[in-house]
Amino acid sequence: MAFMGKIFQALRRTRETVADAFDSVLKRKVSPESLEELEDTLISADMGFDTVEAVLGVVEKNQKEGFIDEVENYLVSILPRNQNNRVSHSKPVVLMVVGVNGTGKTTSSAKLANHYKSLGKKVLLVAADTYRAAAVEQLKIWAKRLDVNIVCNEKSQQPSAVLFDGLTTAKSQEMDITIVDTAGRLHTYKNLMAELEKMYRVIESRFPEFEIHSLITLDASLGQNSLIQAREFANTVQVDGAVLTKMDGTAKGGIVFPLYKELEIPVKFIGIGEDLDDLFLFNRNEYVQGLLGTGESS
Ligand SMILES: Nc1nc2c(ncn2[C@@H]2O[C@H](COP(=O)(O)OP(=O)(O)OP(=O)(O)O)[C@@H](O)[C@H]2O)c(=O)[nH]1
Ligand SMILES: [Mg+2]
Repeated sequence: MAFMGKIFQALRRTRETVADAFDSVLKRKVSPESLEELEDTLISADMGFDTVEAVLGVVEKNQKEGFIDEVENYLVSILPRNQNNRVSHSKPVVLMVVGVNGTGKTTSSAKLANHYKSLGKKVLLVAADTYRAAAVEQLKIWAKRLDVNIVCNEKSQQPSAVLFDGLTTAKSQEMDITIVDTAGRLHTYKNLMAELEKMYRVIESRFPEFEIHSLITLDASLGQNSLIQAREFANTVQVDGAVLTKMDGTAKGGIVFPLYKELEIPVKFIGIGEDLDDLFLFNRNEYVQGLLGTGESS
């Protein structure tokens, strides 16, 4: 499957280390040394300490019969079930795309617009990153390419005001999903969080007919830092899931595990490049197979 192939490709760098480490345990038999090497590798792929310990337990327990299938089953079992693409909303959706600057909010907003448009949804983009003129320009270019409507207000310095305009338009044009690109950097972190909170309050108080969804963009290559970012955002605003971006360029693709185990944030999409098609719905089986090299596309 082409779909499988892309996820598999995106995990190439992580797999090169992870699958190699398992291979070498297989070849050399399970020993304290080989397990320690495996442990180091899995930790360096940012799988998280608890998960790594549990995996080592599975390896030890199943060393005679061959452990790779058991490891695969275990890793799949600790990730959230695959969702079927939630598209049959009775309410219109406002999808907030939040995250630290440079993690891929604007690009992901465009990719998500493309994704929902291809599912036949009426999509509106809202450029609520009012702090960088270039950010609005960037989203406008995507909107044009996508042939999707966009709401922006170059004169307003108020993200909440742009959001208000956006949702007013979404209502009158009966949009199914309104994707809001937000700012990733303000003068201070506290300001950023306060601004985001204000935006959520605007939706809740003025547009209760919309269902709020929030995705945080996390740069996979930032490893543990992404966890810290996710924790900070989740402490302030609603975070329903993550878009894990830049999976194509990193060997740290293991962050999916601690993100769910420690913060209960499921990865919903994976970004594997800079173009519109480079976004995939997360699938736990494909992901784990891509990590271990157990899938059929190797
Ligand atoms: N390789 C790769 N590059 C990506 C991916 N997602 C985004 N990028 C690139 O990362 C850079 C930053 O992406 P943006 O979408 O502008 O990030 P942002 O979060 O909107 O950044 P700010 O607006 O500054 O807060 C751009 O050069 C994107 O092309 C991805 O999945 N893979
Ligand atoms: Mg941006």
